[in-house]
Amino acid sequence: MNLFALFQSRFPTDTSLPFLETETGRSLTFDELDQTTARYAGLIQSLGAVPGDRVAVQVEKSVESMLLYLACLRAGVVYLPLNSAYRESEIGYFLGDATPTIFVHAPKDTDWIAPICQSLNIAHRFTMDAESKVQAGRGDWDINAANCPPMKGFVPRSDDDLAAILYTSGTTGRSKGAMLTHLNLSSNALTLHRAWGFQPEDVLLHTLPLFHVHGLFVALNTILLNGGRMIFHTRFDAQAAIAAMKRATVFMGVPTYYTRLLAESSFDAACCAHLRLFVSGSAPMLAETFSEFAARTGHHILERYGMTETGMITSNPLHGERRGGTVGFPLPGVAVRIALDDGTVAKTNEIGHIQVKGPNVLSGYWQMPDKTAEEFTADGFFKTGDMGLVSADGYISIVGRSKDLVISGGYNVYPKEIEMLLDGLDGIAESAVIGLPHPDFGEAVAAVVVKKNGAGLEEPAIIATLKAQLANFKVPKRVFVVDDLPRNAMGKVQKKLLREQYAATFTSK
Ligand code: MCA
Ligand code: AMP
Repeated sequence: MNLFALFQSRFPTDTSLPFLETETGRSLTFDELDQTTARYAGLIQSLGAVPGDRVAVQVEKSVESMLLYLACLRAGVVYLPLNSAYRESEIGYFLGDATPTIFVHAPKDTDWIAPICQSLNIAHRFTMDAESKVQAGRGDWDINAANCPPMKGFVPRSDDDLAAILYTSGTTGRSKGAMLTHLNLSSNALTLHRAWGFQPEDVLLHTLPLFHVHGLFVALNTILLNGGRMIFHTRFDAQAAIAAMKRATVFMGVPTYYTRLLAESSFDAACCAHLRLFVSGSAPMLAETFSEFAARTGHHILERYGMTETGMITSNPLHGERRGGTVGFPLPGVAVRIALDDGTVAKTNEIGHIQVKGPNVLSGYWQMPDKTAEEFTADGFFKTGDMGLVSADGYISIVGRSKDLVISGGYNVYPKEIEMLLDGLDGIAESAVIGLPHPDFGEAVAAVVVKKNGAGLEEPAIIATLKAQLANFKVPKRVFVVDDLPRNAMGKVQKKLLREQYAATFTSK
C-alpha cells in the first residue's frame, strides 16, 4: 500500500482539525495538509517525474519540507532527504550517485548548487525557504506549486516499491544510499505505534531534524499513523522544548537533547507533568543520564535502537522495566540474533555481532549490489556492525561497534571519509580520526595527524580547510599533530591507544 494512503486512512473524520502547530503559533489542518500535498504532487507529476524517480531535498526544517516528503509518497516518487549541513563535495556526490529528476534546496545555497545541478544535468531545480522567513516555505517550489492542478488521490504503490533513499556513510569512506520501501516504512511505523501505546489524545513534541530516520520516520510517521497531533519546532532548543512540554504527551530525542534538558536548572517533574513518554535513541545514552532524568522528573526514558538501513530494531518496554544502559527487546516482527565470528549464535551474556531480519530491513543499497550482498548473511540477516549481548531475561545491550564510526550528537561520522580528506591536504603524511568523550555531544570528532617532513598546516588552518568541505558536525573539534601514529605488528593504526591518550580532551575542564 502507498504509505501516504495509510496515513490518510488514519486522519480524523473532521479534517478541519489541526494536525500541527509551530513554535510561532502557525497551525496546519488536515485539510491544508491534503490540499498542499495534492498541489506538490501535481507539480511533481507535471515536471514529468514518474514512480521510481528520485526527488532530492536539502532544505531547512519547515512545515513545507514535511509536506514535500508526504507529496513524494503521494506521487509515488522516491524521497531523498539530505542534511542541510552538507557542503559542495558531499552534495555533488549524492546528486551524481542518485541522479534525481528534481532537486529542491535552500535559496541561500543557489550560488554553489546551481553549477552542480547544471554539470550533472539535473532536470529541475527549485528553492524552498526556511520556516522562520516571513512567508514560510516560500521559494520557487511553492510559487510553481500554487499554479499547478492538484493531484487527485495518490499513485498506487506496492509493498516492494521504493519510498525513500537515505544516504549513510560507510567504513570505506563512500556513502551508500539505503533503499527503503513502502513496506519497510509502514511496517516499522505500525510496530512503533503499537509498541509505544499511541492514543488519539497524544501530542508529539517534534524537535528533531527531518532529514534522518529519527525525526522523519520514527517521530513523524508514528504521529501521522496516530492521526496527529504535533507541536513542531524547527530545531531543538532546551528552553523552547520545556515551554512546549506543557501541551505535549510524547517527546523523542537523541541523548544530547536529554543532557541539555538536564542542564536547565528549571527543568523538573512539574515541567513534565503532562508527558507520558520520553524516547531516546540514535546514540548510546549514558546510564547516568537515565538515572539523573528519573531522579529529576520521575520519568524513565525509553531507549530504543535502530539504523537507517533497518528502522527501529529493539525497544525498551512501554509497560515493565525500562532498563538504563540497554536497548530493550526485539520489536514485534523483527528477528534479532547475536552471532559469533564463526556464524553460530551467542549464548546468554556472550558478546557478538547484532544481526537483524524483518519487513523493516532495507531492500539494498542504491546501485551497489556487491555492497548489498556483503552486508547480508547467507540466510538473509542484515549485519548491523554493532556488537551486543542478550541478558538472561532478554534485554539487549550494545557494547561496541565492529564498524569504525563516531556518533556525535546523534549524527554519524565515518572516520575514513575525513581521513581521506586530511591525507589529501598538502603537508599531511597520514591521519587517524577518532571519537572522544564529549559532555554535550556524547562523542566528538578529533584528528591525529602526521605532517610531511615536519612542515605544513597547523590545527586552525586544517580545521578551516575541512569546514569548507564537510558538514560542520563532521569537522574535527581538535587536531593533534604528532610525529608518528601508533601501529600494531600488522602495521594497523591503533586507534584504541589514541582514544586512551586523548580521552580527557573535552571532559577535563
Ligand atoms: C552541531 N554541531 C555539532 C553537532 N551539531 N557538532 C558535533 N556534533 C553534532 N551533532 C556544531 C556545529 O558544527 C557548530 O559548530 C556548533 O555545534 C553549533 O551548531 P548548531 O547548529 O547551533 O548546533 P545545535 O543546533 O545546538 O545542534 C546540536 C544538536 C543537533 C541539537 C544536538 O546536532 C541535533 O539535532 N542532532 C540530532 C541528530 C539526529 O537527528 N540524529 C538522528 C539520526 P561551529 O560553531 O564550530 O560551526 S537517525 C539515526 O541515528 C538512527 C536511525 C536512529 O537510531 O535514530
Ligand atoms: P544511522 O547510520 O544514523 O542509522 O545510525 C545507526 C547506528 O546508530 C547504529 O548502528 C548504532 O551504532 C547507533 N545507535 C542507534 N540507536 C542506538 C542506541 N540506542 N544505543 C546505541 N547506539 C545506537
